[in-house]
Amino acid sequence: MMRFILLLSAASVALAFKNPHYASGRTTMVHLFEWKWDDIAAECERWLGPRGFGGVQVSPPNENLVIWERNRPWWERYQPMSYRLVTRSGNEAQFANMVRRCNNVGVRIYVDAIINHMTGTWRENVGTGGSTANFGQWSYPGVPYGRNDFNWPQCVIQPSDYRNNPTRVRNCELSGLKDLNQASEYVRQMIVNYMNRLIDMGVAGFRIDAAKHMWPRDLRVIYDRLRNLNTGHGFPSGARPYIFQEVIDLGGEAISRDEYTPLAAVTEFRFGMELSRAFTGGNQLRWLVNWGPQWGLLASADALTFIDNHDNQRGHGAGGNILSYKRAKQYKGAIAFMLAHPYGKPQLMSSFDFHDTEAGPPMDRSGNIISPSINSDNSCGNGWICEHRWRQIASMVVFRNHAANAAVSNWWDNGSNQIAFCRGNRGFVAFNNNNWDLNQTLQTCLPAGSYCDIISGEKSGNRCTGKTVTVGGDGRAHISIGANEFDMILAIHTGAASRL
Ligand code: LM2
Ligand code: CA
Repeated sequence: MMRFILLLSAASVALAFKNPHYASGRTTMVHLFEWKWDDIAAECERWLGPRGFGGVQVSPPNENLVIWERNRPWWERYQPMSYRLVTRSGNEAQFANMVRRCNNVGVRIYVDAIINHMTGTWRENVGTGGSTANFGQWSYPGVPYGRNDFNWPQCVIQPSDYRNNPTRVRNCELSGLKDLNQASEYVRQMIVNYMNRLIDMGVAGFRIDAAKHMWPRDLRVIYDRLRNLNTGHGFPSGARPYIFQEVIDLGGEAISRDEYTPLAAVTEFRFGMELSRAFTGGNQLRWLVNWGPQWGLLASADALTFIDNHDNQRGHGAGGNILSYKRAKQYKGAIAFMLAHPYGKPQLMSSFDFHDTEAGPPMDRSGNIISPSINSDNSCGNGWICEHRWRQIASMVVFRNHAANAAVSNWWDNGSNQIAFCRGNRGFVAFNNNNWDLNQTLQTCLPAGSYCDIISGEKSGNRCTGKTVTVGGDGRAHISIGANEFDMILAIHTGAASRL
């Protein structure tokens, strides 16, 4: 009996940090990279809430080093000066207001937590909240941290360490960023205090930046000390934060993602790598019939899934050739597959346009971030891409919410790059990544009727601005996706947004 109880409690601990606590019926979050808190609050109310998005990953909210020497690159936010909530995205009051307004419309907030390190060594030493530091003394009075709070002896991670030296990967500096010692009781307490303040403000969870560079046993102590989510923001009582740990594991390293799945969820980098390869012709779509753990992916419940993230869309981090907004047709194909298939917990990337991989977000001469403008066709301006507003992507979020727990069924393929499948009797999707047309009568699994393809257009009143698909009494319908069409996808479902 005791053994059974212990087993049960070990299992519930493992599950505890793997629930995003989305509002009911929601399934998908978006990373609003470098957005300001006021703009996110507005986006929750005017787009994300009404369109069924589950949550937003926000850029690090804590004070970072200002790096004019590199013209305020995006990556300055990965160099913490303190845990004060003052950044180019806004101050503490603005952050609190955003969390409140987003939760009010059913959209959760997840914080990018930079707890592995502080800054590198630079000539400038003032943070976004006015804190200073003495890099040579490892002194950060804004926390405060001093020499004793870092790993000694000081060392810098070398490329070969990833293959054979897990201790150096955890205890040396990641690109020269001063490495905190999470085994120290004091450091743990500073980190826990920071995260608990955010939980009290109503956030639903955290991305753990550079989790590979911290010891799982230290992270476990930190997670266990986190408070339950704030019931005053609509969370059920006893809810643990959702934690997705950033561990890049493409295989062949001394540290594996499996060391972190017993603690909480993990970012599944193989997911976007394999789908990017498939949708650019490096693999046939027909093999996706086995998509999931058979491809070497994590168990579905453990995986935070995405195509690109803020690092690999610009060649930072690890793994190359990731699809992004820059190759829109293939990218929308990969994103639509991610959202149509039940595997994992999907995260969308929402970018600012860039050519220089170091460049920060659109900003004025004083370094203030310029807000995205919203065009009449729902797209963004002022240098913001807003992938999450692309019709094909936003419509597939609705598809996923509607398909809910329905399994994949009636897989069809043409032996190469044309595939189709059902999600129970709730949704049907087809892809054509061949350079010839798809023209087939296929089983859609849907009740007889007329449906509006949510990719080529949308339902507007009782009309459809795109393709209309007529499903017969036997569930079959004629499906056509031309090789030269704007998109390679067709999707219909029984929800209000598709049924005519
Ligand atoms: C991450 N995950 O583990 C983030 O996703 C990634 O964006 C961060 O790197 C990294 N870890 C540290 O949090 C980025 C960026 C680096 C940049 C760091 C720190 O990819 O290029 O490094 O942020 O700002 C920069 C310079 C580098 C310099 C370092 C230290 O590029 O040349 O190293 O700062 O000053 C001497
Ligand atoms: Ca470390």
